[in-house]
Amino acid sequence: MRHRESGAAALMFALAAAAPAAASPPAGAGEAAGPGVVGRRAHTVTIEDMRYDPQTISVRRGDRITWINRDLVPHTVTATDGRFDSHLIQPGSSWAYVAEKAGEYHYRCTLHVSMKGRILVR
Ligand SMILES: [Cu+2]
Repeated sequence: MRHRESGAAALMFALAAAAPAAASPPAGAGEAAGPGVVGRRAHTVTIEDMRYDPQTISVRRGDRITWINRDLVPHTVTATDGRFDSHLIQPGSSWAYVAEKAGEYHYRCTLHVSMKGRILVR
């Protein structure tokens, strides 16, 4: 015996082992992270008719929240504790924020006192 078959089997095994692992999916919009991985989801808050919709949004640490202004006037997304501030978001424009720390955050529009929103980060 020259061990041809076992040699071929070893080669097959080596090729299989060298095959690339399944590529991990890109962190796309709205895509869930793997189990045990915190965050990296994308959320959207629409600003329309002088309101944030949804008014309260629940996210995980590391998630990205994008506010889209669909009104005809500018608005802001300004944390009451000063943690973040979009400054003016012009009509048709958007602004994004990545929530890094767990907690409850209130925000408002500095131009329109009636506009209030809340982010729950867990
Ligand atoms: Cu406003």
